[in-house]
Amino acid sequence: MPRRALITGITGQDGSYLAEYLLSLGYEVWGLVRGQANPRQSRISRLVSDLSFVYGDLMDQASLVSAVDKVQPDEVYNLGAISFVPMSWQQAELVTEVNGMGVLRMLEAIRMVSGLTAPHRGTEAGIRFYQASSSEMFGKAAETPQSENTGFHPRSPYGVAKVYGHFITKNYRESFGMYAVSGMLFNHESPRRGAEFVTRKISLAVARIKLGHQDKLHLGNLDAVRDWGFAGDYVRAMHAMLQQEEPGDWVIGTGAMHTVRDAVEIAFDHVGLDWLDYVVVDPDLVRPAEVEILCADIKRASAALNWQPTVTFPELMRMMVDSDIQQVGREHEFGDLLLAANW
Ligand code: NAP
Ligand code: F7E
Repeated sequence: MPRRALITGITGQDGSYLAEYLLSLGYEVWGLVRGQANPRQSRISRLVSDLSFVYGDLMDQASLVSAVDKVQPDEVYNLGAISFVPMSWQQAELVTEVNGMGVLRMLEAIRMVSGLTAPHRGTEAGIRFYQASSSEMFGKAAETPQSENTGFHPRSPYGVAKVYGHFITKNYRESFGMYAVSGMLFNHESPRRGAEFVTRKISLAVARIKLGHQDKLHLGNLDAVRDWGFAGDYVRAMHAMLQQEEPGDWVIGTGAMHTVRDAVEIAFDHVGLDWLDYVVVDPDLVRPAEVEILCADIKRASAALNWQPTVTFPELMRMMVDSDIQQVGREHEFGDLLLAANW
């Protein structure tokens, strides 16, 4: 019997790479999709015939219970979230509901379907659970690099909701003996990244400027430092976390630091342009509370999960620019991406 995985957020960047990876390992892969969302029009359109789908929403407890009951998964990957940080200042309650309470609802669905009641310590439920936690939980970090032992100081409602998701995951592990893990992943990108995130905003703009469709690129804080890796590498780590004997919390990143300015420079250089001629700093794009510097300490993950990133940041930026040059060249109608690129 193939192992069965249920992925929330399967239409997102990570969901698409994780679905591909699990299929390559021989898994039967199910995706939780929302209402009328049509996977055929999303990043996983190419995979639709290899996947199975179940309807549900992280805002709707009953739909999650039905989904888990129907799929009877061996592994649940909870990747669903409102993932764009600035959105969390505009719709703080919604982001808290989806990114925070949504985790509780998914854990409750697993608990109910597995028939676990408290106190139930020490008995592992059959279903293994992965929670997509985030380096945004470290926020204004007390130390650099950040490891599994670094304290949290989130700087946005997004980060605060992820801290709740992290601790409720840990709590269900401790309260009910659930095999529940939290992956504290640092920024990871790809040609499938949403156009509102800074790396993709840059790669799309560079492609459009090079091909004569755009004049300027408006950005916020160029000094922010991130540890950016390739999403395709990070989904391998998610899977590895669920194969360990004991559930735990893991930091995943590359250990390399770059500024937004570096990203801009690499991307413009790649097409032979000087970024200083095109980039405009726009104070409206600076966040109310910024996360200035993030960098992962991946000693524990590389030793215990035997995991290493394979793509460096310059390679990643160049991969994204190349992909966007092809895409911009192919498509004349770019309405949806342009709209998002106004963030
Ligand atoms: P993404 O591309 O924005 O995808 C988000 C996914 O969540 C989409 O499939 C979306 O579905 C789904 N979703 C949104 N609201 C939902 C709801 N109410 N119920 C069910 N599903 C819902 O995000 P990503 O980059 O793949 O990130 C995956 C996860 O990792 C997220 O939890 C994110 O917060 C976390 N994370 C990401 C990074 C990173 O750098 N990428 C780093 C750390 C943690 P629709 O298609 O229906 O909108
Ligand atoms: O911003 C700065 C911005 O939006 C990165 C999500 O996947 O990773 C992601 O969150 C940095 C910030 O990602 C612009 O101020 C400057 O310092 O690409 P981002 P993020 O906020 O780090 C974490 C780990 C997650 O969990 C999240 O889900 O870039 N920046 N100028 C800009 N950022 C954007 N978006 N747009 C700008 O114009």
